[in-house]
Amino acid sequence: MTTVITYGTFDLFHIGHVNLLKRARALGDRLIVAVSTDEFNQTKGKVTLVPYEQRVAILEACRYVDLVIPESTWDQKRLNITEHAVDTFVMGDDWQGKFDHLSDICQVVYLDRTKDISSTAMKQAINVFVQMQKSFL
Ligand code: C2G
Repeated sequence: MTTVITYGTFDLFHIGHVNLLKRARALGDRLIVAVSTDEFNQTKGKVTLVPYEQRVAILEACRYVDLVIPESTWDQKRLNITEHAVDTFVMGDDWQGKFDHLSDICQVVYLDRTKDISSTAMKQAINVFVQMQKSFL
């Protein structure tokens, strides 16, 4: 059993997330996803639109995801890797090099980000739409 793990906020679930999870899952037999809690996102300086419980439910509905766990600190990765007997740690390449220190206990893989989509860009587009709606009312 080859276990893969990845971490993220996964706000406004989009094709970039699907592409990452699909490729991560293909690296093993089981994919664990650690989802940033709302409180942890505050420390990351991220404001999420979709509450944690809903982000968990959306990921649990994804065919590529076998287990969802909370991510509440930056430092839990090493413990997660050992407690879940993780073989491969995966992140998008916007994190290139940031988790190489974990390579003593598992393989560390960075996958190309999907171009031209992000939760941030989606939020900006939603804001523009809402403003436009207001101007017509
Ligand atoms: N991602 C991607 N392509 C995109 C957008 C995101 O491949 N267009 C990947 C990111 O590289 C990341 C994962 O999808 O691997 C989740 O992205 P975010 O929800 O933005 O996660 P982030 O805020 O980077 O949190 O401890 C690690 C952090 O929790 C990562």
